[in-house]
Amino acid sequence: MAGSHICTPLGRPPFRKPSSLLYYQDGPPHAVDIDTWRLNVRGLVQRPLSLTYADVQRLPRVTMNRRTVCVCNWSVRHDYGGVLLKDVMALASPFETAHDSFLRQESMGTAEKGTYASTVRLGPALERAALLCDTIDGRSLSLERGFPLRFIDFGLYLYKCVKGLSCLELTTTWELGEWEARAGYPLDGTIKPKKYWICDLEDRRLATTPGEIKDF
Ligand SMILES: Nc1nc2c(c(=O)[nH]1)N[C@H]1C(S)=C(S)[C@@H](COP(=O)(O)O)O[C@H]1N2
Ligand SMILES: [Mo]
Repeated sequence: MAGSHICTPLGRPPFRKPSSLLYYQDGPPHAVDIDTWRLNVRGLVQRPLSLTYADVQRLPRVTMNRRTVCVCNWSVRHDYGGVLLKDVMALASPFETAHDSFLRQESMGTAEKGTYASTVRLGPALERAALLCDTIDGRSLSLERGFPLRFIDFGLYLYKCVKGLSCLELTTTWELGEWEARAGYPLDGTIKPKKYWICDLEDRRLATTPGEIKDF
Protein backbone atom coordinates (compact mmCIF):
# COMPACT_ATOMS: atom_id res chain seq x y z
CA MET A 1 0.00 0.00 0.00
CA ALA A 2 1.60 3.26 -1.11
CA GLY A 3 2.22 5.85 1.59
CA SER A 4 1.51 3.49 4.47
CA HIS A 5 3.40 4.09 7.68
CA ILE A 6 4.87 1.72 10.19
CA CYS A 7 3.92 4.13 12.91
CA THR A 8 0.52 5.77 12.97
CA PRO A 9 1.01 9.49 13.60
CA LEU A 10 -0.06 10.48 17.07
CA GLY A 11 -2.87 12.99 17.38
CA ARG A 12 -2.41 13.95 21.01
CA PRO A 13 0.18 13.39 23.70
CA PRO A 14 0.54 9.70 24.47
CA PHE A 15 0.73 9.87 28.22
CA ARG A 16 0.09 6.18 28.08
CA LYS A 17 2.21 4.10 25.76
CA PRO A 18 0.41 3.68 22.42
CA SER A 19 -0.95 0.20 21.71
CA SER A 20 1.63 -2.26 20.43
CA LEU A 21 -0.91 -3.45 17.85
CA LEU A 22 -0.67 -0.10 16.06
CA TYR A 23 2.98 -0.81 15.32
CA TYR A 24 2.90 -4.55 14.65
CA GLN A 25 2.66 -4.58 10.85
CA ASP A 26 3.14 -8.29 10.29
CA GLY A 27 1.51 -9.56 13.44
CA PRO A 28 1.13 -10.39 16.16
CA PRO A 29 1.22 -14.10 15.40
CA HIS A 30 -2.15 -15.72 16.23
CA ALA A 31 -0.38 -18.26 18.43
CA VAL A 32 3.15 -19.44 19.01
CA ASP A 33 3.95 -23.06 19.79
CA ILE A 34 6.91 -22.60 22.08
CA ASP A 35 7.93 -26.24 21.66
CA THR A 36 8.51 -25.88 17.93
CA TRP A 37 9.67 -22.22 17.93
CA ARG A 38 13.35 -21.73 17.12
CA LEU A 39 15.72 -18.80 16.97
CA ASN A 40 17.75 -19.57 13.86
CA VAL A 41 21.13 -17.87 13.57
CA ARG A 42 22.71 -18.18 10.14
CA GLY A 43 24.64 -16.43 7.40
CA LEU A 44 28.30 -15.57 7.91
CA VAL A 45 28.73 -17.66 11.03
CA GLN A 46 30.97 -20.66 11.65
CA ARG A 47 28.31 -22.42 13.71
CA PRO A 48 24.73 -21.86 12.50
CA LEU A 49 22.31 -22.24 15.41
CA SER A 50 18.76 -23.36 15.87
CA LEU A 51 18.04 -22.46 19.49
CA THR A 52 14.98 -23.63 21.37
CA TYR A 53 13.33 -21.35 23.91
CA ALA A 54 15.01 -23.43 26.65
CA ASP A 55 18.42 -22.98 24.94
CA VAL A 56 17.92 -19.20 25.03
CA GLN A 57 16.90 -19.34 28.71
CA ARG A 58 20.11 -21.20 29.59
CA LEU A 59 22.33 -18.33 28.43
CA PRO A 60 23.51 -15.74 31.00
CA ARG A 61 20.55 -13.52 31.84
CA VAL A 62 20.55 -9.75 32.21
CA THR A 63 17.98 -7.14 33.16
CA MET A 64 18.50 -3.58 32.03
CA ASN A 65 16.47 -0.51 32.84
CA ARG A 66 16.62 1.37 29.55
CA ARG A 67 14.53 3.56 27.29
CA THR A 68 13.08 2.58 23.92
CA VAL A 69 11.99 5.18 21.39
CA CYS A 70 9.53 5.01 18.50
CA VAL A 71 10.13 7.16 15.43
CA CYS A 72 6.62 8.57 16.08
CA ASN A 73 8.19 10.51 18.98
CA TRP A 74 7.11 8.58 22.05
CA SER A 75 9.39 6.77 24.45
CA VAL A 76 9.03 4.44 27.40
CA ARG A 77 11.46 3.16 30.03
CA HIS A 78 11.18 -0.40 31.40
CA ASP A 79 13.20 -3.22 32.90
CA TYR A 80 14.03 -5.24 29.81
CA GLY A 81 15.20 -8.80 30.55
CA GLY A 82 16.78 -11.39 28.33
CA VAL A 83 20.14 -12.41 26.93
CA LEU A 84 22.77 -10.23 25.33
CA LEU A 85 23.16 -10.36 21.56
CA LYS A 86 26.90 -10.70 22.22
CA ASP A 87 26.41 -14.06 23.95
CA VAL A 88 24.38 -15.50 21.07
CA MET A 89 26.93 -14.18 18.58
CA ALA A 90 29.76 -15.77 20.57
CA LEU A 91 27.99 -19.14 20.22
CA ALA A 92 27.53 -18.71 16.49
CA SER A 93 31.05 -17.38 15.98
CA PRO A 94 30.86 -14.90 13.07
CA PHE A 95 33.33 -15.22 10.18
CA GLU A 96 33.42 -11.52 9.41
CA THR A 97 34.73 -9.01 11.87
CA ALA A 98 31.78 -7.50 13.66
CA HIS A 99 32.84 -4.12 12.33
CA ASP A 100 32.08 -5.06 8.73
CA SER A 101 28.95 -7.07 9.13
CA PHE A 102 25.24 -6.53 9.48
CA LEU A 103 22.56 -8.30 11.43
CA ARG A 104 19.32 -8.99 9.60
CA GLN A 105 16.45 -9.81 11.94
CA GLU A 106 13.32 -11.47 10.64
CA SER A 107 10.05 -12.09 12.42
CA MET A 108 7.77 -15.13 12.40
CA GLY A 109 5.02 -12.94 10.97
CA THR A 110 1.63 -14.20 9.89
CA ALA A 111 0.29 -15.96 6.81
CA GLU A 112 -1.80 -12.88 5.92
CA LYS A 113 0.77 -10.14 6.39
CA GLY A 114 4.11 -11.89 5.89
CA THR A 115 7.19 -11.18 7.94
CA TYR A 116 8.98 -8.02 9.13
CA ALA A 117 12.71 -7.65 8.61
CA SER A 118 15.26 -5.03 9.60
CA THR A 119 19.04 -4.92 9.28
CA VAL A 120 21.36 -3.14 11.71
CA ARG A 121 25.11 -2.70 11.95
CA LEU A 122 26.45 -5.51 14.11
CA GLY A 123 29.48 -3.77 15.65
CA PRO A 124 27.58 -0.80 17.13
CA ALA A 125 24.75 -3.10 18.28
CA LEU A 126 27.26 -5.20 20.24
CA GLU A 127 28.95 -2.10 21.66
CA ARG A 128 25.59 -0.77 22.84
CA ALA A 129 24.75 -4.06 24.58
CA ALA A 130 21.83 -4.92 22.31
CA LEU A 131 19.39 -7.32 23.91
CA LEU A 132 17.40 -10.36 22.88
CA CYS A 133 14.54 -9.54 25.18
CA ASP A 134 12.03 -12.02 26.63
CA THR A 135 10.66 -10.12 29.64
CA ILE A 136 9.43 -6.59 30.28
CA ASP A 137 9.23 -5.50 33.92
CA GLY A 138 9.76 -9.10 34.97
CA ARG A 139 6.90 -10.54 32.92
CA SER A 140 7.13 -12.78 29.90
CA LEU A 141 6.30 -10.87 26.70
CA SER A 142 2.74 -10.85 25.45
CA LEU A 143 2.17 -11.77 21.80
CA GLU A 144 1.62 -8.06 21.10
CA ARG A 145 4.92 -7.09 22.67
CA GLY A 146 6.90 -9.65 20.73
CA PHE A 147 6.63 -13.07 22.35
CA PRO A 148 8.72 -15.15 22.56
CA LEU A 149 11.76 -12.97 21.83
CA ARG A 150 12.46 -9.48 20.51
CA PHE A 151 15.66 -7.73 19.49
CA ILE A 152 16.35 -4.31 21.01
CA ASP A 153 19.21 -1.97 20.12
CA PHE A 154 18.49 0.92 22.47
CA GLY A 155 20.42 3.40 20.31
CA LEU A 156 18.02 2.89 17.39
CA TYR A 157 14.36 3.65 16.81
CA LEU A 158 12.14 0.65 17.44
CA TYR A 159 11.35 0.16 13.76
CA LYS A 160 14.89 -1.28 13.59
CA CYS A 161 14.11 -3.76 16.39
CA VAL A 162 12.12 -6.82 15.39
CA LYS A 163 9.52 -8.50 17.61
CA GLY A 164 8.43 -12.14 17.39
CA LEU A 165 11.88 -13.12 16.14
CA SER A 166 12.52 -16.20 14.08
CA CYS A 167 15.88 -15.56 12.48
CA LEU A 168 19.09 -13.58 12.87
CA GLU A 169 21.28 -13.54 9.80
CA LEU A 170 24.80 -12.16 9.55
CA THR A 171 25.30 -10.51 6.18
CA THR A 172 27.54 -8.06 4.36
CA THR A 173 24.59 -6.13 2.93
CA TRP A 174 22.69 -3.35 4.62
CA GLU A 175 19.20 -3.05 3.16
CA LEU A 176 15.85 -1.69 4.27
CA GLY A 177 13.19 -4.24 5.08
CA GLU A 178 10.01 -4.15 3.04
CA TRP A 179 7.94 -2.42 5.74
CA GLU A 180 10.67 0.11 6.47
CA ALA A 181 11.00 0.89 2.76
CA ARG A 182 7.22 1.34 2.40
CA ALA A 183 7.24 3.81 5.26
CA GLY A 184 10.25 5.66 3.86
CA TYR A 185 12.33 5.38 7.02
CA PRO A 186 16.11 5.86 7.05
CA LEU A 187 18.32 2.78 6.85
CA ASP A 188 20.41 3.79 9.86
CA GLY A 189 17.65 4.51 12.40
CA THR A 190 19.80 6.22 15.03
CA ILE A 191 17.59 8.04 17.56
CA LYS A 192 17.65 11.76 16.82
CA PRO A 193 18.12 14.54 19.35
CA LYS A 194 14.72 16.18 19.65
CA LYS A 195 11.62 16.34 21.83
CA TYR A 196 9.82 13.11 22.66
CA TRP A 197 6.67 12.22 24.61
CA ILE A 198 8.00 10.36 27.60
CA CYS A 199 5.10 8.04 28.46
CA ASP A 200 6.47 6.85 31.79
CA LEU A 201 7.16 10.41 33.03
CA GLU A 202 3.99 11.88 31.50
CA ASP A 203 6.09 14.68 30.10
CA ARG A 204 7.65 16.01 26.92
CA ARG A 205 11.43 16.15 27.11
CA LEU A 206 14.33 17.10 24.91
CA ALA A 207 16.96 14.49 24.08
CA THR A 208 20.10 16.48 23.37
CA THR A 209 22.40 13.85 21.87
CA PRO A 210 21.88 11.24 19.15
CA GLY A 211 21.48 7.58 20.13
CA GLU A 212 20.22 6.00 23.34
CA ILE A 213 18.41 8.40 25.68
CA LYS A 214 20.17 8.08 29.03
CA ASP A 215 19.48 11.46 30.66
CA PHE A 216 15.95 10.71 31.90
N1 LIG B 1 7.92 -7.95 13.92
C1 LIG B 1 7.76 -6.63 14.10
N2 LIG B 1 8.51 -6.01 15.02
C2 LIG B 1 8.34 -4.67 15.22
C3 LIG B 1 7.43 -3.93 14.46
C4 LIG B 1 6.66 -4.63 13.50
O1 LIG B 1 5.84 -4.05 12.78
N3 LIG B 1 6.85 -5.97 13.36
N4 LIG B 1 7.28 -2.57 14.67
C5 LIG B 1 8.35 -1.87 15.38
C6 LIG B 1 7.92 -0.56 15.85
S1 LIG B 1 7.78 0.65 14.68
C7 LIG B 1 7.68 -0.29 17.18
S2 LIG B 1 7.32 1.26 17.71
C8 LIG B 1 7.78 -1.36 18.19
C9 LIG B 1 6.63 -1.37 19.16
O2 LIG B 1 6.97 -2.20 20.23
P1 LIG B 1 6.17 -2.17 21.61
O3 LIG B 1 5.27 -3.37 21.57
O4 LIG B 1 7.21 -2.31 22.66
O5 LIG B 1 5.40 -0.91 21.70
O6 LIG B 1 7.92 -2.66 17.60
C10 LIG B 1 8.87 -2.69 16.54
N5 LIG B 1 9.12 -4.05 16.16
MO1 LIG C 1 7.62 2.64 15.90
